[in-house]
Amino acid sequence: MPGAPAVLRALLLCGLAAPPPARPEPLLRSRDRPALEPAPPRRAQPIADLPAAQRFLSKYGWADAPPGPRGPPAAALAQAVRRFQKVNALPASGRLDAATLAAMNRPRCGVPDTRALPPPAAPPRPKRFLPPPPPPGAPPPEVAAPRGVPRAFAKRTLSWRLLGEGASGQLAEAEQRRILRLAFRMWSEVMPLDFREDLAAPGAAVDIKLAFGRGRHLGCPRVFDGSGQEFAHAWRLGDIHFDDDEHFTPPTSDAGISLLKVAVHEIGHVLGLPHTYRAGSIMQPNYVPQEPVFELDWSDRKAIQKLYGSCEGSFDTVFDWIRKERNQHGAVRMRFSTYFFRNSWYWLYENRNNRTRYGDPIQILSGWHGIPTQHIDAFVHLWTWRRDERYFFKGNQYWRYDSDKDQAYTEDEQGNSYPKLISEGFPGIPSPLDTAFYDRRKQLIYFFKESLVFAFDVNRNQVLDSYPMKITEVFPGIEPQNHPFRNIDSAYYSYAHNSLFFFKGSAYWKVVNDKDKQQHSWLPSNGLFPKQSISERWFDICDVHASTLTV
Ligand SMILES: [Ca+2]
Ligand SMILES: [Ca+2]
Ligand SMILES: [Zn+2]
Ligand SMILES: [Zn+2]
Repeated sequence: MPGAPAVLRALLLCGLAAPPPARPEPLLRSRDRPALEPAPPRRAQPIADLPAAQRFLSKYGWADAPPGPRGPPAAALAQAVRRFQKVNALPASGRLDAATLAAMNRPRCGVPDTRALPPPAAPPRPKRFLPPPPPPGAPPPEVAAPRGVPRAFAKRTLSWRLLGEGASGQLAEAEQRRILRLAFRMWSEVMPLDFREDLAAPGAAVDIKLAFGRGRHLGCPRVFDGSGQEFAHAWRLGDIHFDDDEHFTPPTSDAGISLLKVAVHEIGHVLGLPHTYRAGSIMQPNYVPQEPVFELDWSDRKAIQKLYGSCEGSFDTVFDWIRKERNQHGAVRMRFSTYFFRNSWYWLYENRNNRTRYGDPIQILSGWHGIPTQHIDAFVHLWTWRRDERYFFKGNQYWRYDSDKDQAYTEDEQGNSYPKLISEGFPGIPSPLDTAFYDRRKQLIYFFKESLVFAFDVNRNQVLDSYPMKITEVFPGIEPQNHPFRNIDSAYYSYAHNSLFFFKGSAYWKVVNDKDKQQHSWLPSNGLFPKQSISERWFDICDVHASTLTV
């Protein structure tokens, strides 16, 4: 806090050393904050005059020269103001009018808007104008990678911790940690990194340390300004500090500043993202009050995936779940949802938006009742005029699922009890299976095991005479060597694409359908188009750390 009276400075330092005040009961505290707050929040000095505006412009990357006794030349200052006005959708007058000052006083992140500046056109500055070197071990918050410093984390699982001495005085500590866990999870839902809260390792071994502080805090070279204006700052591949003079609130609150939103933004910096002034982005420098649904938009996803790649991986089984819905006129409509299963969790995929449902994956255990909780081999929806049966397969058994009651049958209306042996219900079908799908037109279930496929007639309850056959005979590759050959993870009939897909590892092969045949009569029936990457057709199906599955 340069220039602060010595008395105030001493007071602040004393405040740091004083023992923390006793914590009242958290609920009462957040409801009745002003009366219980040990010290009223300091207010940030409003930016109301030229020197304050100059400090703002150089602090947040809009003006080159650090303000000297006379500040930067008037022309350079006007230029910086114009740039600032432009990105803030204000008339670019270059004058410090009331609207411009108001924009400077809006709550914002402490990381400078480096990337918002146009590339430097001016000749190199003389040496004497170079900014002073940062204090040892504490560079200013920034995201532009200096030479030789990596732009992104190299490891795939990062640890984080809310420092014990740095917890906020405003929310219960468990609530703060829950919100931070959710913030990390939101990034891991769209990128191939995951995040683990680490309460045990020595501090130096924790990748991302988070803390709340007021004014001068935690030995940080940046001083917080009191309530208003700067609400947090972060270091690329480093730590995050929140200004505890702000009124941080949980995601359910309409008031104050959403801790979740600020944390997601600052984590974006830690991961290597700069500011952007694009509406809808979480990386806008100013705080945007919470929308009803808060999530990472398309370009935030693309920006982080540019640094870390997109999510790849194999699936145990993938299927469309068909259900009948009546509209207000009583007419029946068919609706379907697409599910991707991997290990013990699953995603619902929104075909219309081409993305997973917000907040997925979730545990199989909590979304499906009475079926195995992990590593499902296959799913089949047997669907004729008379029958409507859904089966999950695992090992040598299968389960029938009651979609009305949303749980597996223990016994169905025909008196079959479940789980049942596959060899009993589907004579001639081996186990365990790789995958299966139901062909509604032919009323056949195709079961896959290793390099073989079995066509099962659901009306006669037996394998067709000519089967099993090689998968390559029934589903030949258009390019013969471009084929999964064996051990297909999932044969998935997609109603959104009216196509059958074979999934194996992180690749898929699309099977030639009627429309393809009409357009290109030379294509072999049931032929496989060359393989493609699952992640290029079904976007952002990303694992999260197991510890955050129940956040
Ligand atoms: Ca502040
Ligand atoms: Ca499978
Ligand atoms: Zn920021
Ligand atoms: Zn700090």
